[in-house]
Amino acid sequence: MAMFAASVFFFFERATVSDKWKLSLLISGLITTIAAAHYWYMREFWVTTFTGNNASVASPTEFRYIDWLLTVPLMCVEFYLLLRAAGASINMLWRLVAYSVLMLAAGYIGELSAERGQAIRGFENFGWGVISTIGWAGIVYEIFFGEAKQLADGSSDANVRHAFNLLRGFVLIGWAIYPIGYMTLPGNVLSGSTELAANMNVVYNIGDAVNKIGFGLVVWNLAKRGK
Ligand SMILES: *C/C=C(C)/C=C/C=C(C)/C=C/C1=C(C)CCCC1(C)C
Repeated sequence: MAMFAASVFFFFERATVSDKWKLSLLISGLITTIAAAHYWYMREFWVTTFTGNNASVASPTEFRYIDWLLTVPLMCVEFYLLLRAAGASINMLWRLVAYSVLMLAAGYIGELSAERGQAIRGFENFGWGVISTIGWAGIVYEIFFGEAKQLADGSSDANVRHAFNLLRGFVLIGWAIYPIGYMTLPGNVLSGSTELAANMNVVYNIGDAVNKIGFGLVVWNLAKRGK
C-alpha cells in the first residue's frame, strides 16, 4: 500500500516540477508501481499457501527477482537522468544496466541452487553469490570512482551533487540488506541464523520500501528545488 501511495504521490507531484525533472519523477512512480503490483502477487501467494506454520517462508522468489530485474535498471536510469545535464553518456547507463543484470541473474540462479540443494553449472549458492556481488561492486565502482562520480563532481548544480550523494548511499548501504538476506540461505555463511532467515521476507519488504520510496523521494526533493 505504501508503494501504491508513493506512486500516486510521484505521478501527481510530477505536474508541479520543472520540465527537466518530469521524466525522473515518472520513473520514480513507475518503480513503486511495479513494486506495488508484485507485492499484490506476493500477498496473493502468501494467502493461498498459508498453512499456519510456514507462513513466513511462503513467498516465491520469482516475484522478487522479476520485480528487481525491472526496478533496478530503472534506478540506473534515474542516475543517468540525474547526470545527463552534466554530460552522462548512454554507455554509462548501459554499463550500470549490465552490472544490474549480472547481479540479479547470478543471484537468482544462486537462489535456485539453494532451493534444489545442488550446484548449478559447477557453482553452489555461495559461488553464485560471489558472481552476483561482482555486479553490485561494478555499480558501486561506477558511482563512487567511475564516470558517474566524475560527472557528479563536475556538476555545477549543488542540488544534483547532493541528490547524487544520497542516491549512492542507498546503493551502498540500503542495498546491502539483500546480500545479507541471501547469506541466510541454506549452504551459505549465515544459514545458521534461523531467526533472520525466518523473517527474511519482512527484512526484504522493509528494504524495498526504503530503497524504492526513499530513492524516489530524493529525486522528488531534487526536482522540487531544481530550476
Ligand atoms: C528495489 C529492489 C532493489 C534495490 C534490489 C536490489 C537487490 C540487490 C542489490 C541484490 C543483490 C544480491 C547480491 C549483491 C549478492 C547475492 C544475491 C543478491 C541478488 C541478493
